[in-house]
Amino acid sequence: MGCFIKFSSPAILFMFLSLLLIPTSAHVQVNEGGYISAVISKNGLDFFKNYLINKATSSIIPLELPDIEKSKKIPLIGKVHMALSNIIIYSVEIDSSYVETGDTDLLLAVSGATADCGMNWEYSYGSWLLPTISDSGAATVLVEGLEVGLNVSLKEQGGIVKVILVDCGSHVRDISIKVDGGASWLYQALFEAFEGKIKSAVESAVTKKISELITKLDSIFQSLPKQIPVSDIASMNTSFVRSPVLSDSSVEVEINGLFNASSGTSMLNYYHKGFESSASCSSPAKMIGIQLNENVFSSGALVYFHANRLHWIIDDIPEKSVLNTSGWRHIIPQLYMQYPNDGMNLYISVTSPPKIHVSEHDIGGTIDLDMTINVLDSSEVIPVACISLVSLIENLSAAHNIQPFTNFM
Ligand SMILES: *[C@@H]1O[C@H](CO)[C@@H](O)[C@H](O)[C@H]1NC(C)=O
Ligand SMILES: *[C@@H]1O[C@H](CO)[C@@H](O)[C@H](O)[C@H]1NC(C)=O
Ligand SMILES: *[C@@H]1O[C@H](CO)[C@@H](O)[C@H](O)[C@H]1NC(C)=O
Ligand SMILES: CC(=O)N[C@H]1CO[C@H](CO)[C@@H](O)[C@@H]1O
Repeated sequence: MGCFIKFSSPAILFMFLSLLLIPTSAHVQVNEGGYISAVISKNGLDFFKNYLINKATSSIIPLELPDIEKSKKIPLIGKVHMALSNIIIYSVEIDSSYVETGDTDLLLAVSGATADCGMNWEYSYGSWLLPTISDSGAATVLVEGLEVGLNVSLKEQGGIVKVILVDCGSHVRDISIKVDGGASWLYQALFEAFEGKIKSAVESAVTKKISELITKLDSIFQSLPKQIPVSDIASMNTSFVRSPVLSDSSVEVEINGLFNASSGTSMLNYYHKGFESSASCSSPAKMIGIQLNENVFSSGALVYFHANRLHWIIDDIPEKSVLNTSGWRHIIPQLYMQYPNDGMNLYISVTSPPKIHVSEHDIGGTIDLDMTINVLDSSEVIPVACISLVSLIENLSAAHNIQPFTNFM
């Protein structure tokens, strides 16, 4: 037989956001070498919030609270020693939650959560007159109106974002205890003695778990790479260039985003700083909007240029006669006379770092190319003509506009 008694304390206005402002300056710095920026919108933040809350609850549960002991004088019975042990929160149900951006930090709050808790109770009493009397059993506790609020700031430090827990609070509105077995006087005594203690044990356990989780989240951020290799010769600099900017329920982060050669040549000096022209999403972003500066593309091209990768030999095309002096016999008879029936190839190389421009609607670029025509005479490669091309790519989807400057040798 169980007995269900409910205790309700007056609803206390829960203050998540009590304490001090953290001493960071909220003003936005001038971009220093940030070429990729991403804006995480309200939808994106909500998504992350739900993900984090799911992760957090599944990693918190089952949560074991410390044992609680207490002695209490009870009329007619005397001094009773009571103890609760094996107190475990084994489920949490979350009613509502929200995330909000402040000037320098993010607030995440959960309200109206309930938690189920199991535990063992025991008591003993006696005096020099009587033998000791003791009993024990199990009980379940329903925790209601659990509210949790945490306030986190995100600060860039040496290219990495640090997640700092500014403030964290938890409050339990009320609890009810259901005892299995025991004497009837026990229930009342148990609640009176333990209500406050159970509440504060739940509150402090939740707060402690959350600080641990934030520390874990921070160490995940700390382990994010500052460079991501994209090929054997190039890697992208993924260092954060400044602290995330919080505004309008969104968070903007900016990373360097330039490609850098594995050989160690720094490419930074080739570019003007910052977001002078960039592609931006004009349609409202769903969760994340990403802006790429043209320097991201140009730096990639530059790395490949310096690594000597921007050249190709064309020696096999469907129309075989084009790569044979015999095919040119009537057009350039001198060529055929000097090198009869020899094979030919084309050597195309990019002669200066390609420049890529990004505007609101398209991506274009300027690429300087040299095309050399070689004759393969026995084992010798003899260049016979060189054509300089300036390829103006006005729009990646539009036709190429190539201006050739031919120079026969
Ligand atoms: C990567 O970017 C950061 C921030 O712009 C910069 O301080 C750092 O020097 C860059 N690293 C390399 C290897 O270029
Ligand atoms: C976070 O806490 C600080 C200090 O308690 C407060 O000033 C700030 O408004 C809070 N942030 C949000 C988003 O509520
Ligand atoms: C070039 O064409 C001639 C005539 O068709 C042929 O005899 C010769 O083998 C070709 N040379 C090469 C290298 O393919
Ligand atoms: C991946 C990689 O090698 N990156 C290089 C980028 O450039 C710096 C020097 O400017 C090198 O130290 C890095 O190794």
